[in-house]
Amino acid sequence: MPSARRAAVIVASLSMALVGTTATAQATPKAKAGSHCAADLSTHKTTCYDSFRDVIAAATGGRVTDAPATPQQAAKDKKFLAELNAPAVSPAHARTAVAQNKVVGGILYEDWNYGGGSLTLTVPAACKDDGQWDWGYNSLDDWNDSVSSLIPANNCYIALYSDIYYNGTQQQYNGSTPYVGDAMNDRASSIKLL
Ligand SMILES: [Ca+2]
Ligand SMILES: [Ca+2]
Repeated sequence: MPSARRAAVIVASLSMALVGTTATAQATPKAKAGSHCAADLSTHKTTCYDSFRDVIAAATGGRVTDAPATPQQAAKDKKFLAELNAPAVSPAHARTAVAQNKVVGGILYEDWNYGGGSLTLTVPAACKDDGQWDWGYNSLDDWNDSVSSLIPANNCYIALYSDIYYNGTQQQYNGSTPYVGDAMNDRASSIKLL
């Protein structure tokens, strides 16, 4: 085999190996059953943590470090929900939260009644009452077709869409929702906060 051709073959196998590696790396973030992650809706970056408490600490810029251990407990804990909804309680903390772009806009859950994995949505600021949508996530990626319950926070309503890029059927939720309903269960592919 001429050396140029041999080199081409080697390059080809190397790039195939690289393609394989990249595909594996891209598949990593998320939706293993029971995982707890935070999605930043301004950067569309999703980060997963060891526990729900760690997610909330990160998602609130370190303001709420004592979240209940499981998202099911958290969903029924009025003190925790109040903390989640009050980023401006302490001016010092509010400054930190704003500086780090961390306000929780809501939490999506894999199972009904706030069970299974959770995806905490962080946004740069609380939602405004202006009839416009504030933040969106045009493709839920690893969380596609899995959302079964949710909790909106910080003045946001959550709209679920059955298709990506805010297409398909749409349903809006204005408060804690232990079951999104038969029409939207395991169907959401994109979301808006408004
Ligand atoms: Ca589900
Ligand atoms: Ca869908």
